[in-house]
Amino acid sequence: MVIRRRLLEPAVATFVATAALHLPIEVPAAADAPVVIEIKGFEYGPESPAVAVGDVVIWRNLDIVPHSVTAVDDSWDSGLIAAGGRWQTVATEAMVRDYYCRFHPTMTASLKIDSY
Ligand SMILES: [Cu+2]
Repeated sequence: MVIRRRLLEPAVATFVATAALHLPIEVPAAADAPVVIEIKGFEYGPESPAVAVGDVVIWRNLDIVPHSVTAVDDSWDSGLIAAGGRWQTVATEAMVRDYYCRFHPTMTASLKIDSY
């Protein structure tokens, strides 16, 4: 009996390892993933990403100068985003889509906000 058990053990271990590989993996819903916009070379990219109401939107400033993310009507504003810094907000239906950089007004972009 002892010999037989020893022979079975590797098989059991293999079965357990194989079963673990087939466990369902929880993948977060796409809506949970933030929308990331990079500020680089005095440009916002992507320039007009699709954003759903409730999405977290993050702007990352990869330049060596500060920038801002400011609605064209000033209804929302990041304030100064330092070089290497970031700012985030949650998209709302009421958000004005077009924005610019307060420090470099030729920098413009927009959000394509879809409601649920
Ligand atoms: Cu700027």
